[in-house]
Amino acid sequence: MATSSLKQKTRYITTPIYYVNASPHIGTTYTTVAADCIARYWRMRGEDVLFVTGSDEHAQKVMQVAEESGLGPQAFCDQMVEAYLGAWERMHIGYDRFIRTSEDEHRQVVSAVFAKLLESGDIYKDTYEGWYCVPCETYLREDELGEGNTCPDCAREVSTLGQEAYFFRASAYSNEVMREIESRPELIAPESRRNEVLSFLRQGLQDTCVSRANPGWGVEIPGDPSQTVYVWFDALINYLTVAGYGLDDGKMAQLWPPDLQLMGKDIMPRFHGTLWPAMLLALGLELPRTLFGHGWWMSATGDKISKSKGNVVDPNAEVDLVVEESGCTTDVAVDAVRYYMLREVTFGLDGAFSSEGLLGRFNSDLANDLGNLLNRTLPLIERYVDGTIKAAGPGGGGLAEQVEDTVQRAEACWAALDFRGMLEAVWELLAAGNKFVDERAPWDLHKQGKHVELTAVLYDLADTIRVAAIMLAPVMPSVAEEIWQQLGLTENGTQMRWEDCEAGSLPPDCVVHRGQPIFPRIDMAQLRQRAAENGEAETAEASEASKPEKKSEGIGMISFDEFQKLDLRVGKVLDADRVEGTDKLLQLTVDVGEDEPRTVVAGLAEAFSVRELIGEQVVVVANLEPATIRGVQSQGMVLAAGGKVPQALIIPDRDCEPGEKVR
Ligand code: ME8
Repeated sequence: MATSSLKQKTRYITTPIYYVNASPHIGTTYTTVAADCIARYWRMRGEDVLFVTGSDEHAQKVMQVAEESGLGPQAFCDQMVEAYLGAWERMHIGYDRFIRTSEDEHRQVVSAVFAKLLESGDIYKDTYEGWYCVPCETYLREDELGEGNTCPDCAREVSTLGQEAYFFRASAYSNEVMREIESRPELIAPESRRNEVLSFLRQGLQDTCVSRANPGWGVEIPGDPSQTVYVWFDALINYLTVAGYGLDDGKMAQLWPPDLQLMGKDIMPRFHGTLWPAMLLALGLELPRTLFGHGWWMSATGDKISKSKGNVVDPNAEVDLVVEESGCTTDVAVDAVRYYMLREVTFGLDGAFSSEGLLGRFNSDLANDLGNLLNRTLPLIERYVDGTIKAAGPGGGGLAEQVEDTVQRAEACWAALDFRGMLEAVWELLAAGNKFVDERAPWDLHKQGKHVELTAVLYDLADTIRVAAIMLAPVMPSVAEEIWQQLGLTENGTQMRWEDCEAGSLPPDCVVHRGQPIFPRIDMAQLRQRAAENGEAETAEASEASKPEKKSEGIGMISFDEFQKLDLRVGKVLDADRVEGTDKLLQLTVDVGEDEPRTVVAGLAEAFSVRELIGEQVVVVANLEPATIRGVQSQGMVLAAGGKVPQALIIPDRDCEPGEKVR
């Protein structure tokens, strides 16, 4: 086999190959989106990447559904694979290779691996008397069963099998697998998964049954057509097929070992973390660099989201919901779902998926923070420098340093697969950008005739948005492209490369093209009201709670003089926090144009999240007598519409300076 190559090794990234008995769901989409982001990142860094996903077709459960459908297994799988390809395309997943276990090339490699291990004695024939879980396609030991002979993973009843079968001598590799994992901390990640695998290994690996009676679908055992290869043994070999094992030595040298194999935590301990390394050791092959097992998406009630629980989340429906509620394009909605999945939960941990959470982040992070910075900056460039971003030195606001610091943080996060940390770092930069606009007040610089400074400030802002777009491109490719388009960068033929994250490398004389807002705001108050109305039909109690309060008959008239006593002012919420010991109150820090911001306690917590309020402009009753509420001194009141539970904030319909009088 060719072993030396001067060419840089290709970064080989895999997802599991998915059972095609059903369409993609949130779990399969999560792994594949994450892998896609990583592949995009490394491609942007100039690396040669091979990102692979595919379909696992020889499972018994796939065959069962195929039979029910009236199609043969092959025709059924062909149809399902089309659905997967369509779904991945829609989710902006740019894989390099989609492998199917029914392809000839793969079947050939499975036969060759099986024959090799039979010859070396690592596979032998014996009788299998034991348990099998069809939905999980897993052979189980008696001591692993749950109560009432149920599967420890899916809790469904298992069946017994008694058959002549072939066994893989996994027990012979137990200690070596353990040694590898112990000596290479990066082999199994995150740490919690590594511990799970090590504790699974401490019980010692048992020899694994790797065949079953031939159902007329699958890869036949070489020399024994009465049996086919066990679906997991078959499936894991896909990673070798793609690398050209036994077919193309040059390709194998270029690709092996895989740099990153991603999967959900359920298929780590028994399969990817133990059986797979044992198979590779038996074949004399190097183990992957990193196997990463991410967490599960759970429902609001804390159950794993899965088909068997009937609580599946369809990513397509989530994309449609974002389009419907916001009016953004489908491409932007797809990117918003990708963003939500990677921002909401630390990669590796479990998290709860909720449509409200997705729409909330669309508003607060994408429309408010990212969209706001872009939508404020472009009109300023149009207004003050005729729409052309002039080359200039740094604006002196410290933004260039923050850009550099953010890029370094982002790189460290990518290396650690910390998507959430990476996005948080970018969001801190966006917040700094928004603050920079407020502090450097380009409108004042214009009024004061400080054109050099004004040009520099606008350049700094556009440059910061440009770098943020590069950093976000792996997660939100369409959004990043749209931002570049609006900055006038695409016209210059500039490709997004990571090395251009350097602050100050925005090419001179870009002409901005302000388009429609990329993230139209969702009317959350209306959404809540609709939800409340839907709830009304269900319970009388909910109905009562959501009714607007009756108008008080006793409200009398006030004179104009009395009205004039009210000091209403525009305020900007700088910070918000819950008031301890109550579900209703929030403590807001509000800038009302005075030397110091005020603290205002407001009964908004039932209707608004802290995140939603930060950065929002509000109307404050500034001359309300201070009052101490739950130990916090409140200096004013924030106006909101609605009854006991507020429905909507009263906000100015365009940006105003904090402290502006409201009449
Ligand atoms: O396991 N949250 O295929 P599969 C997060 N064919 N991830 C989830 C999830 C959830 N609620 N539910 C499922 C197979 N997943 C095999 C792989 S590879 C050689 C063979 C993840 O279609 C789950 O952890 O059942 C796994 O990574 C994938 O979705 C399920 O894929």
